[in-house]
Amino acid sequence: MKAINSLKELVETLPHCSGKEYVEIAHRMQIPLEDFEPYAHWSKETYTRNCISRSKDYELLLLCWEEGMDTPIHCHGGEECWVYALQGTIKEERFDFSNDKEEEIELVQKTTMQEDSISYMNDNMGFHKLINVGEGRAMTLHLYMNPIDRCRIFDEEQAKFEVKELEYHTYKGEPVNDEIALETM
Ligand code: CSS
Ligand code: FE2
Repeated sequence: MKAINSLKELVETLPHCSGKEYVEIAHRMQIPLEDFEPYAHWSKETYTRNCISRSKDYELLLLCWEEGMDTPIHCHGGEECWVYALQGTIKEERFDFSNDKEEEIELVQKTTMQEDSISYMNDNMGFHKLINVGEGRAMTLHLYMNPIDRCRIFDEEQAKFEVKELEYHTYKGEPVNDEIALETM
């Protein structure tokens, strides 16, 4: 299996691939962390969503997490989602509905992703939440097919579902909104 040795090579490979090939591609990745540096931005407020590449078929995002940051419980807008743990330790909690009733959302699985592990998710598998449980910052690489511009989230405090618009903090390395302070590596 030929290795993918750079982020450039990954970005050039993706347009020619189908969803079935993404797991194989993830296993072929031997990309130095430095390749992600131009895209890596952190915020003190939230995990950041940094778009590396996007087409009508997919989006490749780098998510950057300060210690302890998490996502809300969310679905994936009907699309497929692959997550690759690049740096740090990420816990994934999966949720499903008892008796197919939304008011009975419950935690069904916990997995800890160490560096280089891969997880897959789609809406048939329920909702999930990711948490940076390691010491210090973490980075995860996300491939969505097709791009996900909004999803449903479950607000744990209010115990209700909402629609969340998903925005980028940076696009191809450039900040999207000047008002949010971002830090680099
Ligand atoms: N879906 C979340 C990250 S966990 S897969 C997001 O894109 O913000
Ligand atoms: Fe997700």
